[in-house]
Amino acid sequence: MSHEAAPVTEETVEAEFAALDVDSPLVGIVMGSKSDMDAMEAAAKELRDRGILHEVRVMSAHRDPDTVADYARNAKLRGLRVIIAGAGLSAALPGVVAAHTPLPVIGVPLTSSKSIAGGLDALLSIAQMPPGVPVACVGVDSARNAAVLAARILDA
Ligand code: RP5
Repeated sequence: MSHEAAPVTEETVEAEFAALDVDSPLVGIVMGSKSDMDAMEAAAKELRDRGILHEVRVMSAHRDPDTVADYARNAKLRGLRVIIAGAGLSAALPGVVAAHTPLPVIGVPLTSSKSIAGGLDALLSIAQMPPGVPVACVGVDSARNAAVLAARILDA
């Protein structure tokens, strides 16, 4: 009996990738601090309720810049399709993620104990991106809307 390996074709490679991707998350939820978790949980809940696989990570654009860059650079290769990024104060996280990935990034401006004008600081930091590096910005503390938008992007 022959034990020759089956020829590797484009179809077999694609089939192997498809099999690997079955349980991999489609949406990455990242946030700048553990203190953002309560607000960002609304995004995770919405995705859970819709049966959309996701992962949740805490990483700060200012405190862990290398971690953020690595995560964003590898996101597409890992099978993620959308990234939701929440941060408060001078909220650089969504913009830095967008700078390192071609995936759509949805920013969630968050209030924190040191916020100015009820989160206006984070809202402007996230919305006012330079031309060519867009971040879709939902309302202050509107993590659920970010998840709904992610679901719509995935259906597009
Ligand atoms: C931001 O600073 C975080 O996203 C958080 O909203 C805010 C405060 O962070 P902690 O001091 O609570 O870690 O980077």
